[in-house]
Amino acid sequence: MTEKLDLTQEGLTKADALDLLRQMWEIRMFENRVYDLLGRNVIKGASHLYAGQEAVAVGAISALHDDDLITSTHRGHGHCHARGAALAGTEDERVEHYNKMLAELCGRLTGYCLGRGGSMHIADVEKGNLGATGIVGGNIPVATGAGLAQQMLKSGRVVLCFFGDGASNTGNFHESLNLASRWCLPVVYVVENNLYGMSVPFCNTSALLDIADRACAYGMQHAVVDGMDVMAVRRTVGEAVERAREGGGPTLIEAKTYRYYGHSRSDPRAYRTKEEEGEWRDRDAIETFAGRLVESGICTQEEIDALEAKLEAQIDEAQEFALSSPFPDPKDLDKFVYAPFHWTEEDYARERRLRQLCREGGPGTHEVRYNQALVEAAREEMLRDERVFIMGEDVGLYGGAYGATRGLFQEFGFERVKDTPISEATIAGSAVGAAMCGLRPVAEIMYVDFTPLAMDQIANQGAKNRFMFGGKTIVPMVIRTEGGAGRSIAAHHSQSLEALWTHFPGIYVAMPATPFDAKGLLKAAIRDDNPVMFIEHKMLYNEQGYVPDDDYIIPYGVADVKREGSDVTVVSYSRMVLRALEAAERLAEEGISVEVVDLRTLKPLDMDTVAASVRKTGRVVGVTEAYKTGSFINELAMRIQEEVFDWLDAPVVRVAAADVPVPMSEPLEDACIPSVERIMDGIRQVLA
Ligand SMILES: Cc1ncc(C[n+]2csc(CCOP(=O)(O)OP(=O)(O)O)c2C)c(N)n1
Repeated sequence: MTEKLDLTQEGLTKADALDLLRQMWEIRMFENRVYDLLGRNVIKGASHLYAGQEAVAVGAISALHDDDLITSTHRGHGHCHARGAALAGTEDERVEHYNKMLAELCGRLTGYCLGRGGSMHIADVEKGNLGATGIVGGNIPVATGAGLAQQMLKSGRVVLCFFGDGASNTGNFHESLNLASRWCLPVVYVVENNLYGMSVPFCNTSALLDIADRACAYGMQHAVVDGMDVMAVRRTVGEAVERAREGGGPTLIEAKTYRYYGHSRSDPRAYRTKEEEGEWRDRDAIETFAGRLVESGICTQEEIDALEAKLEAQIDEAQEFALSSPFPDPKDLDKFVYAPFHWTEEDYARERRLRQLCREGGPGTHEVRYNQALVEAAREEMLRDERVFIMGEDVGLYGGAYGATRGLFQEFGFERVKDTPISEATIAGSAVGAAMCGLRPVAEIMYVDFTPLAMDQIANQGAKNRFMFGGKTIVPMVIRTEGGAGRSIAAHHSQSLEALWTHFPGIYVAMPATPFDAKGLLKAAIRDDNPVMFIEHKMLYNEQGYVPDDDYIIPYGVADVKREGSDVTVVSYSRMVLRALEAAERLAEEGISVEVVDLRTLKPLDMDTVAASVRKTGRVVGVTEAYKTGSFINELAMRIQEEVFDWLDAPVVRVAAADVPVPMSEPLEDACIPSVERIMDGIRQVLA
């Protein structure tokens, strides 16, 4: 005989209790059907089934308010279902929700993500489900940023972050819990300890028995709960959620649970015994709860049986809906990669006018250094739009490693200028989460060499969430960073890694060479609805130049012909533009007329301006400070060949850094990257 259930004490009606049972059953039936459809190859790809763990998602999500938020995992069907089901007001809405889930797994246009995400990336951002991720632990920083946004917006909302025991061994977990605890963020982290990370028992990967104990290291509230008991989960999560809502900070809750199927369908489950599986099935969450409802006199066995029969029909209907739905049209392949964000014709025209004005300066302009231009840009945007804030290492009192946030902390305080722990992944991931929740973060990663530490968060979450979630979100964040050689600080602080960032669809890349470009491009990046990787150059921060006194932006994808010429085109960006201009000046004395095109943004790429210049000169030299192998200039050369091959009088020449880690010693460092002389040699070569 199980303990009698007192619904009044739980704050539930009979209908509420039956709803929880129904949700768990819906998940179980859904997963059983998915298992079957996977086996018949009707559902393609990987699906990690949630059967066995139903009480965790259903109990935890039942403790949320309607406008609270969740983030989910590769094993996310249960989370998605419970969130949608809790919000569905009518029978029709419930059925629609169920149908859309199965349609998404079947890759159909009627699915939640329009077939772009599938099982591992299912999301319903409109209903506060900020999405699942195929990267273990990848959602934890995003949830943390979503919590930061709720705190900054004073929304009173709480974020529930689900993840597995395996994910609790990732750096994301530790970085995020540390930050969330110190900043007292309204996030409840629910670790679903189903004992295994794929095949490896959690106890083989950690000296601590209870994952919840890890919270002690971060001064965080924590609890362990029976994940097979929906009421216990609901109570424990409920307390944590209300504490977070009241400003009491985050909690780590460990739900002890079990997945009935293997990790994925191909898993033979050789790492666990039939006896172990049987013991957990004996404690099945659905049967136990149904039994308690009957034994406590809350409902009859007949009512339970009738509910089960109805749900059988519902899953058949969902399958029928999914399989009769159309697939997405391949002609819409690139839909949702970038948020449509249109600069006006007046923006383009005004920028051209101001660009001319600022070449020489004069009335309506003032002279600034490159780093001051960046401060002006951020300051103006922060004054213009209260959603804009800055976060990163030493961006506060220190003013940024290169002075590009100097004075902003003094003016805006910690509310808007946040010094973070040295936690690159969580800096970037928090920016993703905050951006998805309506803020406009400008996150600084001190050196571009450190951006690989945050690569998953920027490239897999930030750049892809809009696309993978069917265009239902935007991620308007800017990652400010700097790169380049010149200060004898060797290859961990001197590289030019922009090619990495141009590789991923879904993120723009800017590399300004002048104060005018730096200010106008940063302001535009902050206003853009897409993620932007904004890469400054450490040797440009003290460069002087003119900027307009008035507000202006530089639309993305507009190159600047910084010097006109007729014999040869040099295409470059960032610091190498200045060296190219010097080379052009010196070659002019030899009667060679060089046109210098500064791309300003590598993505989007202004091929129109490049092509127009190639048609004029017939000869191109690409100059970059990046390693020669795989540099962005290689991509540019290919685009030139594809688009204006007939106008070329000679093969494209590239002048790039040596394929050598940037050395510390000055003569070696100088030899590593293109000098003015090497650029001049390249120009002579293409003319020969
Ligand atoms: C960063 C990363 N590493 C490895 C994988 C491959 N992988 C997918 S799920 C998984 C196990 C995750 O275990 P856990 O976090 O406990 O979640 P569970 O699968 O048990 O729900 C692994 C190793 C991945 N997708 N992402």
